[in-house]
Amino acid sequence: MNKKIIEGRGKFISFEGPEGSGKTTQARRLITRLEENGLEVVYTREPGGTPTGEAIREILQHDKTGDEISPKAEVLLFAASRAQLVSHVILPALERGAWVVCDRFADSTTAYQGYGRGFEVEQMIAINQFAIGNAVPDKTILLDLDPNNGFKRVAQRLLKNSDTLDRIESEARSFHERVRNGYIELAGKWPERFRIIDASRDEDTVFEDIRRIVRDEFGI
Ligand code: T5A
Repeated sequence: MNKKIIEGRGKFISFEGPEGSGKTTQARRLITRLEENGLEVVYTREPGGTPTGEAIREILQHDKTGDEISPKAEVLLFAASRAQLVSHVILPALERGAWVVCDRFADSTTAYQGYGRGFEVEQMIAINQFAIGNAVPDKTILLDLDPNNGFKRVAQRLLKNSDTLDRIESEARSFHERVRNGYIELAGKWPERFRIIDASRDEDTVFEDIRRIVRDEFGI
């Protein structure tokens, strides 16, 4: 299919939300829809999305060295992965007019390391700004879900793949509650950018809301 290249900068959509809220599932559905409309779409995820970022992801999630990652090092590793992703993938894509769909982005650090771990929120926002410059998403879709519900979904997925919870997933339920509430606060801080979706409903219903948002915002 011929890729339709839009004049000027492409559009940047990020998916955010607690564990198991359906970000990957919905991001993939959105990409299919955008591609059906002839758009070039770059899908990426955080942490990761570049060889350096994927190496950082491995350290952050599985910490196989046995060298416990300090909370400050954790913040900076996420930021390093993000800076690499912005410079090597996101900005080049946007500059050539492609759309970028990112499975987690800077708001994850504010939610998890800020609200979750307890670092000062404004400090997390400043670190994010340093890492991303002007690569701010045009729209952030927040899939809001009670962590108890999210972890039931994650448990089913782990069972299917014979996998186990990673380092951050294993944090206490109260941590994940703070993350969820933090996201809601962030959505209130940037109402133009954020759209909150009730992710407790079935996949098709959630996707209908996402389709409507993209149609209303971008005419696609
Ligand atoms: N992190 C990340 C930070 O602490 N700081 C940061 O700055 C960044 C970037 C990333 C971890 O790193 C942390 C957050 C995370 O702990 P990850 O593996 O990328 O790790 O974790 P998640 O992004 O949370 O991925 P998950 O797979 O857990 O969640 P998703 O992507 O939201 O959910 P998805 O789509 O994979 O779906 C999960 C399961 O639910 C089913 C799916 O089929 C799947 O089995 N499902 C539904 N079931 C019922 N109803 C629906 N509507 C459903 N939608 C999906």
